[in-house]
Amino acid sequence: MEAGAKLSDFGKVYATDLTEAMLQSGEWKTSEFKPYNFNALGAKPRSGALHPLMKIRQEFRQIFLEMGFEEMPTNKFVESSFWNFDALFQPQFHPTRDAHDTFFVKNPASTLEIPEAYLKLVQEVHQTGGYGSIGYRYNWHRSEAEKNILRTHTTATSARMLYTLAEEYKRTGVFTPKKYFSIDRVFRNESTDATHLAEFHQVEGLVADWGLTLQDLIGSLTTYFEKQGLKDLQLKPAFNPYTEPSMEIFGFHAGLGKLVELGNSGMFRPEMLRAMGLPEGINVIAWGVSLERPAMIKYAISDIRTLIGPEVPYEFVSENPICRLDK
Ligand code: FB9
Repeated sequence: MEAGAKLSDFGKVYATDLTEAMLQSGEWKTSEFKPYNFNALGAKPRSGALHPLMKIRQEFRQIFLEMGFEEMPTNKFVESSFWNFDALFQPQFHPTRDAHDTFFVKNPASTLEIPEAYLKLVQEVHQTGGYGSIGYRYNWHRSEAEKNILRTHTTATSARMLYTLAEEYKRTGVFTPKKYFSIDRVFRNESTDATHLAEFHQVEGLVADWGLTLQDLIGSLTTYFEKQGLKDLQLKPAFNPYTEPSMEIFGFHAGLGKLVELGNSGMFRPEMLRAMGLPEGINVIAWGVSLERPAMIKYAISDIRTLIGPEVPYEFVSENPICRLDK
């Protein structure tokens, strides 16, 4: 039987600190000091903590950086309809451009910053086509393109970055291939429920280079998701207004034991790229996922409102362990 504390020690007072007074008085010579308990846990230091969503964002950021991607500047929550929709060849009559899907900004309601020459080329490609396209054959309105909104996807930032590459090409005659990524908040006027909020974090990757094909997109997706432990992707033909061909991405999640919808992808259309001034031969492959979906799976959360929002307890942030996507 394990020996308990000695009875003779009962009531004895052990010194726990060696003080200046003890040294000066000489009391230290006769004092008995309590032995150190090296197994005692230290006091938890009060410090800041990353929200689990920000831990997942850092994991995704690391994956892109390992793949040689550069992060795009996404500090524009308010965007013009021009960059969010028109530059992406999304027609002004498309239902997602209505107020029931998109948040419109009241003040300032309109942007003043659309490059005029480019605007004309976008108007033309929407109305009458070009670059092998017949366009949408409708009357395109500048006023619609000038409306300010909360961006509905970070693809608006991708459009701005690609336009900058096109401007560089027009100025120098040289195209520099690029791999970009972005991870930031996007806003959709949707009713909230257990799996939807009116905003989420979109993760987007794109590669712009000469002669890219669908195989390059499939290869990039394979590498990107393998780094998260997701193999044997299944790709399903889909439709996006700004990519053709487009594919929905599915992967088998061992933990859940089922196929999971992972995101969407495609090759940006010529009506988008050529109107910007990117030359024939330059293609852009791109894909997107969210942060919230993997976070809900990693943290076994069924209601998104326990992940983000005013009802999330502080302990969910301070007590959660580090997150690894590939473990
Ligand atoms: O994140 C999504 N699913 C997902 C991602 C990772 C994951 O990891 C687990 C650990 C294993 C699990 C699930 N999805 C995309 C798919 C669905 O959840 C979908 O129902 C919800 N989608 C959001 C949009 O919903 C309005 C997720 C979000 C999404 C969808 C598409 C894009 C971006 C985000 C895109 C794109 C795109 C396409 C072409 C070119 C450029 C960008």
